[in-house]
Amino acid sequence: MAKSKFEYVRDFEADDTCLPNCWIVVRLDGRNFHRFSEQHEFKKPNDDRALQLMTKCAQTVMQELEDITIAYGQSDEYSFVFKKKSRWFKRRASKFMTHVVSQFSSSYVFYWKDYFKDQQLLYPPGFDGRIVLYPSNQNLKDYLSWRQADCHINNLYNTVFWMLVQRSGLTPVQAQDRLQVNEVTTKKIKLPKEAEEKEVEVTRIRTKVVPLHCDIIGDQFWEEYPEILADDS
Ligand code: DGT
Ligand code: MG
Ligand code: MG
Repeated sequence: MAKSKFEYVRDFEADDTCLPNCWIVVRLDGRNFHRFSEQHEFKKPNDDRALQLMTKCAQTVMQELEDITIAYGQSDEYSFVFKKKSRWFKRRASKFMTHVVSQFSSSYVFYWKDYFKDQQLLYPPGFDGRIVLYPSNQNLKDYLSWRQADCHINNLYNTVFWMLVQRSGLTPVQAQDRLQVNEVTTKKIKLPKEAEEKEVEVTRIRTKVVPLHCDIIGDQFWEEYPEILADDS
């Protein structure tokens, strides 16, 4: 069929093919969840309903989309790692990012009531997305370690902050001042086991998608699940 005279507009579409042989990471993050968590009365510092809903959405993304080998989440964010050799949508970055973010967002609304029961969803939440490529396994492990370390630092601060407010009766401003003065000391505070376990959410795929709550900075996890980084994974 003859092309219309308008066809030339396709040339304006930018090429966004991801570099071959690199891990493709899509990270999404809740938009203004500071407000969203307050309006929906999330428990402080960690709301199990919110974290479990995030993980349910990540599982759905991994089941619905192709070639995701591992996902890691904390707070209002989740990172999805696509296999190095993925040919999904000819490795077009915009396809990866938009499919992940839209599937996750619709799942968040769809499954909301299963986790929040009587707490009504007051307005539609949104998520932003970004894409980063990592050429080596070490780069990828360091990326995931960076997110876990970020989670640990924030969780440590938030747990101590809310203990000072809720248990010691300090005002939020007083608690903030106390933590600033004692920043070095607080970093050394040993968290209750319960708080540590809550900080990490990992999902991986073998034959099915399994949520795990474990450390991924050390070697043990990667030795236990070598298939995640396997070249032909
Ligand atoms: P953004 O991402 O720039 O649009 O802005 P925010 O407000 O989403 O900022 P972000 O992503 O740095 O921080 C996440 C917010 O979500 C933070 O204010 C705490 C809140 N949040 C996440 N998970 C929980 C939770 O389990 N409990 C409570 N109370 N808040 C949470
Ligand atoms: Mg956010
Ligand atoms: Mg965030």
